[in-house]
Amino acid sequence: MANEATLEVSNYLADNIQVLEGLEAVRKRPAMYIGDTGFKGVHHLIWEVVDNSIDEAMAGYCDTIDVIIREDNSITVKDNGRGIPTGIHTKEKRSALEVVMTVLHAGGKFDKDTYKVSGGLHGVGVSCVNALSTDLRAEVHREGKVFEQEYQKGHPLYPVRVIGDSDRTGTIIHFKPDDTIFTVTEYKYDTVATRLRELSFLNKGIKLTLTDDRELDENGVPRHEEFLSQGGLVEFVSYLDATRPPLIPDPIHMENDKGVVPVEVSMIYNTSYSENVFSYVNNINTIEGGTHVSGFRAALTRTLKGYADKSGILAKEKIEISGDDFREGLTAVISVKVAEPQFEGQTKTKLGNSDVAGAVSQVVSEMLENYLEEHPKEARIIVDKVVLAAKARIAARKAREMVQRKNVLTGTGLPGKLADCSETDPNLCELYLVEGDSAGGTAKQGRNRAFQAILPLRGKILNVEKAQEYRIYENEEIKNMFTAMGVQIGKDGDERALNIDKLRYHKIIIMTDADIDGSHIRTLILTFFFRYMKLLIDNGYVYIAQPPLYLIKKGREERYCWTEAQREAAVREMGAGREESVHIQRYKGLGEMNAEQLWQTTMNPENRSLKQVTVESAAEADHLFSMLMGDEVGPRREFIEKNAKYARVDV
Ligand code: 0RA
Repeated sequence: MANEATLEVSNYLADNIQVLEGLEAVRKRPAMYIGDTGFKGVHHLIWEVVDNSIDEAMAGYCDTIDVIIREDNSITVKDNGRGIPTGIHTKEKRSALEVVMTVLHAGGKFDKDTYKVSGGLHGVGVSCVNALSTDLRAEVHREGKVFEQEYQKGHPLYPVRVIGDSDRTGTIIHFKPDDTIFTVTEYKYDTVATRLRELSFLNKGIKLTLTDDRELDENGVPRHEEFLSQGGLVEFVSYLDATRPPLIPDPIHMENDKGVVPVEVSMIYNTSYSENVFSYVNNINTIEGGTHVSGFRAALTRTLKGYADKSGILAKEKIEISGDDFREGLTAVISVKVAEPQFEGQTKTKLGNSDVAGAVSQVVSEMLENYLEEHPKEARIIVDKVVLAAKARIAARKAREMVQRKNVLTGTGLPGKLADCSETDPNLCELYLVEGDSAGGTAKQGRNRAFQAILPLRGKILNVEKAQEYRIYENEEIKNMFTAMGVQIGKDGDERALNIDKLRYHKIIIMTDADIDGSHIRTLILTFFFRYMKLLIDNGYVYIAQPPLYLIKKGREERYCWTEAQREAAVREMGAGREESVHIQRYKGLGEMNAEQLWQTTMNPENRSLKQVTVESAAEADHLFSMLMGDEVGPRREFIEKNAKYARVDV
């Protein structure tokens, strides 16, 4: 005889079976929902949960979001919004909280007008996070009560229950990523901090905090940072350009949050030669740009050109200005909110909605024109910069043509210093960029010449952060890199696009000494790649070689060590823990190794470990490179001092 209680329980189970099938799909093919199951994917879980709180904040109900990385690499996200509804969902016949947590894409099912799901890469829903967590606990403060529900791999352990009274509102989600699904389960502080900082700029007035229980200071207080921007994109632009001398005193701010497509743009010009335009759709970084960026560019070119024509400056100069010239030394952030964004492109980070171009271009045209009228002094400075950029571009083109013509004339076009490999399939070929002629010589002897090529670079290479473009084509070492790799500038009518169709190596490995000089040279090379060959980084072709730090010897026994921990272990195992019973050699330079040692430790694919160069956040990388390699010393020193406290040996 089935009484009411058992009926309720069996209904409850029946409801769940359906739900479980939904979430099983996420566990079966996690990459389909969150991109991958490595470093990126496991961080994606945080973005997913934080996005929900950001949506609540954008609707005007929440102003503080706290993220805590726990000692065991589980995550707590806490907000002070209205709290996920807990009442019985009429159609599903169970708590709305449970539906949100266990049904795919259920996040936006209620209250469509005030609670929008952000689209695109994120917005797969907090239920995905639940499915991919061994344990998750949701706590909701609402209507004077505290509600809770716990789950394992997405399965509720019990129906939503009341556990106490509360005088506040909000949602707390605590989850532990499933280590049978994720290959990486350790969270990286800087990655989380960068994203929260970015979100604080994109959503002014919302306070985001980050606490890391894994890193305690001398008083046992966890590492903690708060991100709150009142100025929004104006502050974002100032942050990005903190170390680049500005051409005009303040960023130009343009905004229209009343239209169908809310648009916000902030921009400034600096004395550098690079263009840094970052764009966002619903808080997602659109790396490949799209219609919002096109709209911005069109309006910028049209408005500035119109102003310059009217003022008679261009007529005097008699030079042809191209779109690029209007963006030299420009740092800008574009942020739009689109109800149903269409994402295209290789990484699905290119906005396709055609109506957005017009919306952005209208705001920028109108407000930039006003700005120029009201700021004639700044307008003049900007137009003068554009004219200079055009002249520099023409000089750069000539320098480039010289280099590229010369290569054709010398037959193979390969630099004399390159020791090439015999293999010709780029997929199999590696190019080592080696600091100094002597280490270059050792590498040439040690390599496998079938597939490994060596290009020695002499001394310091040019700091491209401070050099005008045409100068880079006059630099021997840089010219050698271009020609050795088989990379050209200019593709499909875009005279500045990088053409890697004839790239000769799919692994380009930077190999420098393990000392301060070596790390400086590595940074110079990376700066060059970031500014002029980013496509190689984006394709995953750039690596950093990892030479060992120590050689421990005892009698005939030898052991190479890459970290302090390995060194300690070696001393423990080989010398019974006594340093004086073994011989420890500290490698500072590649030159201290002979060819055989260099091959065994650093170049042999069987033993070596290469670090792939990736750019997690282009905005953050730009900020870093401009700070590390730019003119101003103050911010660089401050950065080094601030980070020294948390610096770890990162090998
Ligand atoms: C649906 C409706 C309402 C709030 C939320 C969802 C909500 C979701 C999340 C996720 C994390 N934090 C959140 N805070 C709120 C509004 C229901 C109402 O009218 O009170």
